[in-house]
Amino acid sequence: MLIRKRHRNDPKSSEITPESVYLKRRELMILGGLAGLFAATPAWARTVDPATEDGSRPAWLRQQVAGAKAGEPRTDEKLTPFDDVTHYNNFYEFGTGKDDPAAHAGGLKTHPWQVTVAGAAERTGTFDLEDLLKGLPVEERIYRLRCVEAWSMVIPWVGIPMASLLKKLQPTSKARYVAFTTLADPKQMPGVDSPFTGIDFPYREGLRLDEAMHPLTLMAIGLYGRTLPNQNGAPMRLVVPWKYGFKSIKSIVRIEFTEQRPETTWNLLAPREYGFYANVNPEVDHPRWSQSRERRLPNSLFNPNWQPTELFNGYDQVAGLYKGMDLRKNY
Ligand SMILES: Nc1nc2c(c(=O)[nH]1)N[C@H]1C(S)=C(S)[C@@H](COP(=O)(O)O)O[C@H]1N2
Ligand SMILES: [Mo]
Repeated sequence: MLIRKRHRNDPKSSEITPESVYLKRRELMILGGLAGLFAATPAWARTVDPATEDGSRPAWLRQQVAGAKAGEPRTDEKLTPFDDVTHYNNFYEFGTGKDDPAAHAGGLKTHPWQVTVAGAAERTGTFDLEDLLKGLPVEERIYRLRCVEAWSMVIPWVGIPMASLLKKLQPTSKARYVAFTTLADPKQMPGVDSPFTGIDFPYREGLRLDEAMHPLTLMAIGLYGRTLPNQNGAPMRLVVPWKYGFKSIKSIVRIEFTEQRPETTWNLLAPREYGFYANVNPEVDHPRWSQSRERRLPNSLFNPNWQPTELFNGYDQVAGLYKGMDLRKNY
């Protein structure tokens, strides 16, 4: 992988103080959310998101995001600025370049959005997103995201603990895995028909049910206190912070509970390079590069900002899920 995108050596003032700018915006959003209880979100509340507009999102979704409680974990690490989080992306349905998703995902229609729930669960069928998410708790979690390509970010997500969503769907005793599928619409996603990715769309991912139920696993509906930008997987995407980023599948349209381990996109494409588990592990190198360190964004050619990579991306609390397993074999 090559570093092909320009990186800022002279940050704008908004990037020097991302936390304070962001916290101020959050206060406004919380006020906006309270106002929303009594009336449709007032116009002034919409002005709190100058960086990208999310005013076109449905009011219920903006209110659910604005109502997020501060959850654990938080972090002392510097947040990756909003501009990098939303302009350095992997979303091959919109092209393979890091700037392709921001350039081409603008037209993705994320409302109305339906999600099909299938397989070993009591509540299956096709649901409007609003009904699927209604009544579920929303939290802000600050997670490290470690891509298998050896770069990383720190992102303040807003999301629903996956366990609460899955419990609502009532998996049966047969359910051992949960599989997720991304929308694949060539009319809206220019990468889907492109011969360059080698990917057999739709993009698919999956977790063991106990991994999906772990308290760290999040169904994200926002970041930086606002609804998810399209390029980050609107309207709803998985976030599994202890696994390589490719597990965190975007723009989900299908959730299926299965008995057998589901097929997953990168594992199908290159099984020796990308495993089903894909736990971050500095001891198990990718066949073509080391996984012992990562470039923390934002960085530059002159300041690559290398950091050591930690087992489970530093989230030791998940170690019990893999007790007795050989992590070299189950990469
Ligand atoms: N549907 C879909 N989901 C996807 C991808 C993709 O190409 N398509 N890329 C994955 C990879 S490799 C990474 S690193 C993360 C990047 O998420 P971000 O762009 O929000 O940082 O999304 C993951 N989810
Ligand atoms: Mo990735």
